[in-house]
Amino acid sequence: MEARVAEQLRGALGQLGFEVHAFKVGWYNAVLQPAFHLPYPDDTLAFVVLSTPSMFDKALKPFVNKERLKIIRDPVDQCVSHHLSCVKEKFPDQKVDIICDYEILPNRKPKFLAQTAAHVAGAAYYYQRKDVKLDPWGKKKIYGVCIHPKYGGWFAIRALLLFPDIQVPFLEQSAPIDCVSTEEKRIELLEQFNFHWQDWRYRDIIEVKERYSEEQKAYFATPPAERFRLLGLPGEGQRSTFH
Ligand code: B12
Repeated sequence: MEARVAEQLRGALGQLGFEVHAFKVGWYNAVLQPAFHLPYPDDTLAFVVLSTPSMFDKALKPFVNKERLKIIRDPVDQCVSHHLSCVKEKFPDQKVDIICDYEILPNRKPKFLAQTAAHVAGAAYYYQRKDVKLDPWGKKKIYGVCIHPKYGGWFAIRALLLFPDIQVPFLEQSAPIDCVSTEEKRIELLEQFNFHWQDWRYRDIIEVKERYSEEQKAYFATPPAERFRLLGLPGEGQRSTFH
């Protein structure tokens, strides 16, 4: 069952520059405090959806060209949710729940922890402070970061797709590839992600197969309200006349 669903998802989303990885809700809940648990039985089938560098050209630009008058919030968020809704229609007999990375609960906590999901699904290793033995950071808060074996840090974790009516007790878990395996490299990675993330260096901590183009970097480096202009859309002020 899982294989058939995965194949359909990959068929639809792969050509748009997305990657999907299956996991069981139980694997995710097992490593998290109850406050972050997903409210589904342990054997429920879920997929984590990543955007790879080619999503910008394959999904975002065509979406913006086609839907330009309908874009009222962040174009990437709207593009992702548009394509996931289309995918949902491919499963008319199945209940499919979609949770996006930017969604929050009434208590302001994220609806799902994207990095933990990517790790337990085997998509990208989540390097956390506790993965370093000789910790040089004292009292500083250090956020963790996922590294993908093919795209390094040049990807994003966009959403979860959950299939509440599909139970997969026998799904086998594959460990994520530990591509930043030395203590020195892990320290360098966490330093760059926490203190220099704007210069993009953490994303190249390993040799990558593909990275964001200069155009895509310029897009993501621009504050959200000004991004519309880079895509040839009118800015926030003018857009309010559309709705
Ligand atoms: C809130 C948020 C922020 C906040 C706070 C960051 C934080 N990590 O708390 C701020 C604004 C600072 C921030 C900044 C950035 N962010 Co941010 N952020 C988020 C967001 C929305 C939620 C993260 C969160 O609240 N985590 C809560 C904490 C408590 O989780 P945690 O530290 O992982 O702790 C859990 C684990 O340790 C787990 N656990 C325990 N034991 C074990 C064992 C194992 C094996 C595992 C797997 C887990 C596990 O249990 C803990 C909880 O109980 C996520 C998207 C999402 N929905 O997840 C993006 C996200 C983490 N951000 C991301 C990015 C890229 C950034 C920035 C570079 C800016 C940007 N968008 O370009 C900067 C970099 C950090 C910096 N230097 O400031 C990416 C990271 C991608 C990656 N490769 O890892 C994410 C995933 C967004 C995405 N769509 O891809 N961010």
